[in-house]
Amino acid sequence: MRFLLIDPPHKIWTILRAWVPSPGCLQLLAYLERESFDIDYMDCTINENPWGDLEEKIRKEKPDMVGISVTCTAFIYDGMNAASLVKVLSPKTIIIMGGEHPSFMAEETIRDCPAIDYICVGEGEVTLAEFLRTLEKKDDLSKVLGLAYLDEKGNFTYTGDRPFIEDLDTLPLPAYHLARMEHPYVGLPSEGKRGLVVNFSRGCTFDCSFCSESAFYKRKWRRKSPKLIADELQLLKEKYNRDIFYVGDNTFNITRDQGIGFIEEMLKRKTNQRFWLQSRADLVIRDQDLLDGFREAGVYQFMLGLEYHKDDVLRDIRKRHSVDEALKAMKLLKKHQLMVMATLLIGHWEETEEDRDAFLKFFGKYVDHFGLNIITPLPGTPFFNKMEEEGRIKDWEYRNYDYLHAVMPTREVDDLEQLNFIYKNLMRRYYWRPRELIKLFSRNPILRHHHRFYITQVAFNIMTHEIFGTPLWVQPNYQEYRDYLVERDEALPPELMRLAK
Ligand code: B12
Ligand code: SF4
Repeated sequence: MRFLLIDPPHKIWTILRAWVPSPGCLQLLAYLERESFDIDYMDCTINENPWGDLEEKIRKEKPDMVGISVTCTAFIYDGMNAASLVKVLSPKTIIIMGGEHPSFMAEETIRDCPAIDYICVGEGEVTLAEFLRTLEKKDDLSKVLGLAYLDEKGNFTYTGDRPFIEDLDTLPLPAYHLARMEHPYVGLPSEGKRGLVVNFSRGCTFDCSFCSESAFYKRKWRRKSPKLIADELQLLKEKYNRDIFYVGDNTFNITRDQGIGFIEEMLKRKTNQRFWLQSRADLVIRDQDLLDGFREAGVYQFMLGLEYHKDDVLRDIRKRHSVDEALKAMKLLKKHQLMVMATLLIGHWEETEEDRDAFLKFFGKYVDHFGLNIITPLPGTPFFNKMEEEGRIKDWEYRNYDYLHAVMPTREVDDLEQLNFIYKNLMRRYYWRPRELIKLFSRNPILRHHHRFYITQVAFNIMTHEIFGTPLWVQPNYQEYRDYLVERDEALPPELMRLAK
């Protein structure tokens, strides 16, 4: 039986215009491959004609089973549309969807999209392998933990939580050989074409109220050992010529040991690779004696979720570090010649214009990369539950749940469009300051590269659009599903339009 895993056609990382293969899909594929399943992979995000290519593949191959990966809430309708297309073209294909959003919203998702037969709730490797094996043997799927579905009577059924994989070192290396690594799209443009996103741990032990990751992994943190990490990085260097990485781990150095092990291993291997890691202010302070080691091991930047410049807001979102700690961490990173990327959240209920001015002043002094976001109630998080309960969510269009669009008003600003404008304006005020423009000529090649890419392409494009009405950049290979259906017209069954989300 043939299983096809699909990353459905969806928007890429618009803010950096980055196409990168999904680490989750590559890990799932490697696991299934090791378990000897007959597998195939289609990353529609890099196809030139994504919906058309998907249609053609399904018509031609009619796979027995299809898996659809949807991590971000903002892409759930893309996943549902892919499921409908597959089901209508190949009704016998069994479809399972997995990823963060459908795990949290399993019943809603499966009721909203009848094409989906099953949802894998939570971590995917073991559940998917057991699911496929059980189907092959025509055994009882109700015994497979981590599955959600509707029974014959239409009742929602959940088989129960699948325990997490205890030791991530038992996983094989991600199946890079199944990704189109040489495709011109694949890379992080701001870091150069030799960039890639990798993932070496799962979860986080903290419990920030807005964070879907800590909810998905139930505040548990597991990691691959530094040796296995270094093996993967060495493979990426030698076979795929990759030497600069965004390490997607939520919080890289939850333990000091992980940081120490990574430093030792990378110094030993001498692969001469560069890394952008994610961490927290308090952990940077705890590990300040390791910062030189991190830099020598190739780390060039820490991304910290600093969020806001006011302690009451930090307390409210359960950040569990203070503004003073944020300041200290930024200063420490600078002192040790590490770049600071801050992910920040605006759009809090009590926020005023003065707050935003103070926010810009506070972070504008130290931050090299300004990761500005609008606080978003991601389904599955305690923040979502609270906002829903209080009736504060105004926009229920999941496509807008990407941290770049306001979906909730503040006490002062009720109009979401106005908040979106405020967001853009803050970005503009940050990047068009002389101190940022000077970075276009920085002696630090990474900073120079990022700012040249971001300012001359992204920000300049937005500015000329706003002033002269020139066209905004659009992802060349993204097509709205409905437009595709209209284009194909009579070549496709009409029910697809009725099912389209
Ligand atoms: C890598 C990454 C990216 C990459 C995307 C690469 C790609 N092609 O997917 C980049 C940097 C481009 C990116 C961008 C964005 N991202 Co991002 N990203 C991550 C990150 C750091 C790691 C994801 C990962 O690899 N996890 C590890 C793997 C093993 O887990 P996984 O993907 O969840 O997969 C497991 C299960 O979910 C399940 N599973 C998944 N798919 C399937 C399918 C089947 C069939 C089955 C059975 C199981 C299954 O099994 C897998 C293995 O156990 C996470 C945060 C984090 N640390 O997890 C955020 C995260 C996924 N991103 C997020 C967001 C919001 C975005 C952006 C929208 C941000 C923005 N404003 O632009 C953009 C969207 C653009 C895009 N194209 O993805 C959010 C999503 C939250 C949500 N619920 O919506 C996250 C969770 C971060 C956060 N908490 O804010 N991102
Ligand atoms: S520290 Fe980061 S990853 Fe951990 S719970 Fe908070 S936001 Fe999530």
